[in-house]
Amino acid sequence: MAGVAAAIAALGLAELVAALLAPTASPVLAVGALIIDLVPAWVKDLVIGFFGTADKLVLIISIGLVVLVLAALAGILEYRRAPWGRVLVVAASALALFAAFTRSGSAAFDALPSLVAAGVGTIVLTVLVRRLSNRPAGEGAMDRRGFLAFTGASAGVGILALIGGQLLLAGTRTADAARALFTLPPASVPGAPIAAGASLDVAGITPIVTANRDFYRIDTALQVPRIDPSTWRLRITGMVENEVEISFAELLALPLEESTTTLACVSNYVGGDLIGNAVWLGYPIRKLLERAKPTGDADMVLSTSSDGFTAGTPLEALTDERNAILAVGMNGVPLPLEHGYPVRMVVPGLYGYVSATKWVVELKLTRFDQEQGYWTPRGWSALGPVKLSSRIDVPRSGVPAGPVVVAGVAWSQHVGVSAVQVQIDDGDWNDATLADAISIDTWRQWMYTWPATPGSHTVRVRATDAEGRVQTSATRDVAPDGATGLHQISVTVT
Ligand SMILES: Nc1nc2c(c(=O)[nH]1)N[C@H]1C(S)=C(S)[C@@H](COP(=O)(O)O)O[C@H]1N2
Ligand SMILES: [Mo]
Repeated sequence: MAGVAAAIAALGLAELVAALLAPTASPVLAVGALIIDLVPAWVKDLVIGFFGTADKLVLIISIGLVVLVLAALAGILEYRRAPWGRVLVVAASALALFAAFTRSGSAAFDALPSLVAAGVGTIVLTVLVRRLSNRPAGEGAMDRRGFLAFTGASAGVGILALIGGQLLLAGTRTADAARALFTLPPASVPGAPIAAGASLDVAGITPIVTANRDFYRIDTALQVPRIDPSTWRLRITGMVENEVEISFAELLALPLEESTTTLACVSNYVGGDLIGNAVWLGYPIRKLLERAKPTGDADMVLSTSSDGFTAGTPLEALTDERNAILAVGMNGVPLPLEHGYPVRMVVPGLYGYVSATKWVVELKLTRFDQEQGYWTPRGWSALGPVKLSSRIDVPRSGVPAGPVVVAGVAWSQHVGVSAVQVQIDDGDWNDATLADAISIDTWRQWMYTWPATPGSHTVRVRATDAEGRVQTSATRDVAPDGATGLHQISVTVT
């Protein structure tokens, strides 16, 4: 109990100090971020497989549990083998200190929360364990009460500090306030309106444009970076003739263009939902690169986010005719904080991990033989073009016999989808009806009316791209460069 109370007091006060002075040095979150960076890819895949996008919550809870176990251990050690309990407290604080300093953009202030944890933890532990050890004979009952009071008080202070820190954080979020006040400038180049024919009238089909609140979120950020847009700068560096630096106000003053682009995650398994389609507002990266004038030998743009994440994008994908943009708007509103506010990259046809840097602050012109993006040394391919794929959205459950609408989406970014076919059990492939394409860079809805007969059936889908390539049935895992195979569902017809 002494150990646990000391740990709660130490962590609570450390988190309060972090909230006041150094939000990125929160011991729990810094250690969590370090773990995210260190665990092997397969562990990450396993955790995401089990817990989906609750993975970060699971990580924080796990850290909490480990802290409690270590804390109890520190209490026992301090009672039986002083000063080893204190040594454990100091070691744990040192780990938090190390973690805080491995975060990008760390400053001297970031040491404070861990120092507070070490100080409070050792003092409270010492005081509590002394009360247990120096018990005068015959007064056991009194002492137990005193010990419990001290223990309760320490834990109480810790919990109050923790709550206070979180409230404070919620109140001082410049980024949130700035985003709330900010209205997007109108597009100078409006996107082509989305034709009514792009949406099929099928209940339960994926909407052609994904609402922001339904848009999948994938990133390594345990805390969403909160950037004050008035201090945001994008720097274009490396192999360039002119370094370019641009502020948020300058970016907004440029002629912004609207484009509808599908964004997919390389970790999307066949049939999965780590893919979304949005109307983005932004400025072509190509035009900023023209100002910077990349030198002849550059072949990669290493984009860096404010939290240190990096993506390596082929220079060509940012300079060719596709709509590779620095996006500020998503479906008519400023980028949501968790989708990269104030500025992110969106590059049609490349998986997010090699292109879609959120909270982007630097574009460095470099070479693939000199630098790597975040995920490449972690087992993912340096290049990540999005693979031709298709998904069945409906039916979701059993259906009555008769005509049944099978429908979903298919994508072949930057090439376009030309056909979708559906197979029932091991029968022939039947052509589905395609909705109008918004562009070759967006997914396309499809539907097929299946004359369903009673029994249990397998329904499979495959797409063909505009160059005549048929989606492969060979199954491959998401690593290293995206899953392949055909999506199939089992349907019970009654
Ligand atoms: N800063 C930052 N940007 C990032 C990532 C990240 O971890 N950090 N993840 C990338 C990956 S893997 C994907 S799939 C997309 C997801 O973007 P979304 O969360 O807006 O859907 O963001 C990309 N941009
Ligand atoms: Mo991703």
